[in-house]
Amino acid sequence: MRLVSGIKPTGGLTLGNYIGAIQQFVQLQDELKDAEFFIFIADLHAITTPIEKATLKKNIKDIAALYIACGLDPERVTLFVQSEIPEHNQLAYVMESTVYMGELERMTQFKDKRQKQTEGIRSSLFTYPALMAADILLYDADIVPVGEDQKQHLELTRDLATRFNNTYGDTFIVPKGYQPKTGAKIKSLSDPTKKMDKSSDNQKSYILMLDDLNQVKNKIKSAVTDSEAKIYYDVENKPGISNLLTIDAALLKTTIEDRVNHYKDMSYQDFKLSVADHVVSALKPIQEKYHALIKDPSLDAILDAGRDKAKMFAHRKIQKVYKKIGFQR
Ligand code: ATP
Ligand code: LTN
Repeated sequence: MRLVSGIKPTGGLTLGNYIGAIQQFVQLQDELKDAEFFIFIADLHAITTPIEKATLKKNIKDIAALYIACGLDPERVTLFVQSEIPEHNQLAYVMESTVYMGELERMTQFKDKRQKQTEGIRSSLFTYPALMAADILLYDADIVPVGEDQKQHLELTRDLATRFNNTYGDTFIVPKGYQPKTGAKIKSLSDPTKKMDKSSDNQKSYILMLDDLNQVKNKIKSAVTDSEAKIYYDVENKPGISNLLTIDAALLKTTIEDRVNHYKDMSYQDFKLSVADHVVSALKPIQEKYHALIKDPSLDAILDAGRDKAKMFAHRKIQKVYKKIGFQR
């Protein structure tokens, strides 16, 4: 069994990225002893919207260090940078020649991002799901752990794998998505009806994994809630409280019911303080490891080894795909 996933270096990683993605990677790594893991930094995806060179370079290294600081074991997991494996682009072109315009037009992530940006929308933002499908199919992934916002892209990946297989014969494994039971969609702290997003303009809306820990506390304390002064889980009518309960349950690896029982008679103030403490306790050891790793030259050696292993796999796969299509003399 093989698991594949990635994160775009578009900004600092948020608590949403941690709970929705990285925490799952680590848990699955520890549970599935026989599985293989390919986890990468999706830097090609980061230029679908404008980003400065220095920021991109810093973000790439930061994600690599954070993956390990969060508990991914480079001995168990192939960690690599996507742009170092050109086979991703080669297969992406094949996927662009498999997907229909209508399918790409239906992608909600594209529709949302296009609305936020009126001018100069890059064509790669539109074709993004073809590259994401390539990222997954290139490594014969069985399982792809991602947050809820990526479910639609994953469904499309399954359709593309099936379509290609039907046209050219069995080539790709049709992968399954995997979402965490709790925390597949962590919401913004300032507008808890929306996803917590690292590309948001409002810094108070998200917690970055590398935020100063006092700031983390303050952000939780000022999270938008409601005026009912009763703690229970109801996403529709109490999105703010429900989001904080979700964050707490996910970090403590317990259920939301357990958290509701624990907090039901508390004031909002005490509840927020307790959630803030749990977030700080989760982030503190990660930040400490991160600061040690980011200065350590062994980080580059890990990414070099990851690149070499991924490259071997990707090269073999693209040759098979090309042969199936008829790219042969
Ligand atoms: P952007 O804001 O640039 O679109 P993003 O954080 O949505 O960034 P990625 O960095 O590629 O996109 O996300 C990496 C992983 O984190 C994906 O699996 C995604 O589903 C998950 N993720 C992102 N935000 C959240 C969130 N708020 N809650 C749960 N999971 C999330
Ligand atoms: N599209 C994802 C990031 C991503 C990814 C992938 C996730 C790129 N390629 C392959 C899983 C597998 C995002 O925007 N969050």
